[in-house]
Amino acid sequence: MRRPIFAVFLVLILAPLASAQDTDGDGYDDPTENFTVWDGADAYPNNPDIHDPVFSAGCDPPVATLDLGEPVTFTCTIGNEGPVSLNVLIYVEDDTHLRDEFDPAYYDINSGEVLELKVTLSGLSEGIAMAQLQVFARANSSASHTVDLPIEVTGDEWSGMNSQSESGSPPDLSFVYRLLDDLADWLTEHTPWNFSSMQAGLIVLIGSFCLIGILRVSRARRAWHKNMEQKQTTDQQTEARFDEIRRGGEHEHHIEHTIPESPEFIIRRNE
Ligand SMILES: [Ca+2]
Ligand SMILES: [Ca+2]
Repeated sequence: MRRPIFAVFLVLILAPLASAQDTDGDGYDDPTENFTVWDGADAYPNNPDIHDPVFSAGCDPPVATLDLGEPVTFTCTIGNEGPVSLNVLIYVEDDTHLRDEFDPAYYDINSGEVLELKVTLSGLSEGIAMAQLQVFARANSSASHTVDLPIEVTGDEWSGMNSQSESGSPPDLSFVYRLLDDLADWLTEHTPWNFSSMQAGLIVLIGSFCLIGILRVSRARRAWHKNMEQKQTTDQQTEARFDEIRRGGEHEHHIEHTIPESPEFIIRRNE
């Protein structure tokens, strides 16, 4: 009789020291370094009513409407509501109408921590689509938590680049319109006629053309005068040279300094 009693006593003493431990007695062992919640440990080791991890998750915007090729980026938050740190796989299940630009990855989320992720999807074909953010907290198990991302894809091509460039230009145009309005007001005040901003614009346009024309004419005139002056100088020089030639042969060699003296003359001088 003493032996069985001793054995039970021994088990009761050693039980808490054993490696596999189920503190709350729900049949799921407490998590350890080698046996985590991912492997199947109790996510709530001190609560016999619960053993699976619990998350709070949501994405913003809750719904989206996209044109073909248009992207949308959801900001998703995943909070670990349990008392144990978790390692989770986050995956985005796309739809035939969507292109998924999210790379699945593992994340550590401590107890009470909230993870924030950006999930980008773009419209691929027309239709009502349902993407899903999935949080896997256990190996070989279905998703522990999912967030639906309802998206309607229209049949229109996304004019993304065009609309971006258009959105940049209106301030410049409104500035021009305002100037024309001011000019029209000024002209109406200072002349006996009424001017619209379009007429003011025409006046500015015609004025600009006239100004360019005047500038061109004056520049051409200046060039013509310059040419004429040059022509007169060269004409005068030519006439002067002719005059010298006409005066007679005796001065001819004085004019053409570059002609060398003949070797015959040099020899004769040396004798
Ligand atoms: Ca347990
Ligand atoms: Ca439990």
